[in-house]
Amino acid sequence: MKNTVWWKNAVIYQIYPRSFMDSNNDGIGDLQGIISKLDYIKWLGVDAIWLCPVYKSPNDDNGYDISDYTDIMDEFGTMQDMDQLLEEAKKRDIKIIMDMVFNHSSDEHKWFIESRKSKDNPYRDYYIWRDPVDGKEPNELGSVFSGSAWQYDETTGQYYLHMFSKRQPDLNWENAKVRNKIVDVVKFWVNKGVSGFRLDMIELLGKVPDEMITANGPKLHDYIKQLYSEGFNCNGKGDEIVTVGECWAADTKEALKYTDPENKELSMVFQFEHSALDEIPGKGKWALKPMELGELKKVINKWQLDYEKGWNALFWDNHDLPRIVSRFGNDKEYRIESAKMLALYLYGLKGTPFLYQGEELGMTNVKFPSIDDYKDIEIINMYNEKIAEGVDEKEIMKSIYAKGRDNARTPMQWSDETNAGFTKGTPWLKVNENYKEINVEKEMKDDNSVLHFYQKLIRIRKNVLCIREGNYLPVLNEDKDIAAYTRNIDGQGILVIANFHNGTKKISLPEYEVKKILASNYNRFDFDLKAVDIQPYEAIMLEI
Ligand code: TEU
Ligand code: CA
Repeated sequence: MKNTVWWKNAVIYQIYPRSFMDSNNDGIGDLQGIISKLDYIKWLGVDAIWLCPVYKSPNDDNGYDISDYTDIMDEFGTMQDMDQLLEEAKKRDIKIIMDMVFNHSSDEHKWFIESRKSKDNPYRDYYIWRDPVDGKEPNELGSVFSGSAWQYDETTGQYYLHMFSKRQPDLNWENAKVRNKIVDVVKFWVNKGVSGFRLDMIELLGKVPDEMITANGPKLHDYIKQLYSEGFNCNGKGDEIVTVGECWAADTKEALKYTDPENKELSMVFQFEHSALDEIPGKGKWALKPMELGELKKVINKWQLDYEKGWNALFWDNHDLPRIVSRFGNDKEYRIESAKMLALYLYGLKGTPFLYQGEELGMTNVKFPSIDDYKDIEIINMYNEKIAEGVDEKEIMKSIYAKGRDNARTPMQWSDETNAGFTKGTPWLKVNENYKEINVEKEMKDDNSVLHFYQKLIRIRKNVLCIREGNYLPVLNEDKDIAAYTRNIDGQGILVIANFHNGTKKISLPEYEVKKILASNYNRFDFDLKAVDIQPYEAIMLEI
């Protein structure tokens, strides 16, 4: 069925404003910095920007702790700057998608300041308060950022729930007043002309803390239906407002509850099955294991084949994840080839690709010498907790180097100038030392760069119908080194072959006839499918 809504034919660029571009040399990225780079973003060929939170915040969790949902964080600028960004983006036919954090607010939000004053305060049950049990936390619920999810508050002798940091108290979605206030926030931004929302930890809204239920709670989808009917669809254009929910606990069945168009909830979800394959199952993100390609292929096949009525949000990177070239690629001798291979493999799939700032350059993970160089609250809390448990610091740093969120948050690398051209001040987080090698200016001048390859893949997606709408079929499904698939519609097809390893491999796929080479990270100009030696990290997209 023809894709009728814009976001199914789009590529969306994610910006973490704090690390994107600093315009006033305080070392912190800001809205004017983003405005100064809109022509670069346009050149990439993307259709929309997902803007991570820019609202007033004390930055305990870099903006994911919001103290005013309808005003702009001082470090990022003013509402006038935000209006200017919307206007300048619109001039370039770039849509803006806002990141909304509705599971919790900052403890500096006026609702929480009131709520914690007294048990009978009108805002008390905007949050989740419980009495101590036997003088301790109400139950065993844990915070994602280490420790208990319950924080004792002296003033009223009760605990409040915080699934994340102590300064991110969970909102009580059972309270209709909370739901109505959040609907007003959505309407404020819809009426400002934004084109959509990324919804932080949306799966937690239906939590039932007394029963230790966090994700996928009983009333979750009722709440999202209300957000849609009264918020996203407030002007009757709900299908034009793209919404993507962050859902760590969604399998294809659960995801369809959000995204089946008949349910009138969300456009897409970010699910993370592919992104957990380098963790020991059930042990959490810091317990490392190598990613097995067979497992990745199984997950991709499932989401391409068993989720027909939904629509995939395709991504490798985001502001919480390690850089993909360091994670599933090879950021040493094959950095360029493997970064391009990973891009080509993803950009042939069915769904909407999300491109995270710096991914288009092949930016890599970072290894700071000391824990003091790290800023992320998740990293710092985990480090302190593990040190207290007596875990060897080298082991802890190994996990931080592999999976720490600051890997994705080092400043965007614009040029080989000081601080990679990000700031003339002192950057809030150190720049990755490889910025002289990996930066926009250098890669712009090199037609063979990762940057030009991403721009080419984005352009191909716009012109090749079967990528946007064709069906998906795995090829070489049993191969442990190579991932391959076809996409087909109305007799037009492509074949994608991607070698995820640094070995050479002979393959033969005589059943396909090569009509044209659409993209190749080894600049192949011919490709004999009867017998061909696939090179280390080689990827190719063929019209068949
Ligand atoms: O993330 C949810 C979340 O659980 C992950 O960030 C978590 O930290 C995991 O370890 C990632 O590998 C969302 C936002 O994306 C994140 O930036 C916020 O810190 C978090 O919610 C709280 O708002
Ligand atoms: Ca700044």
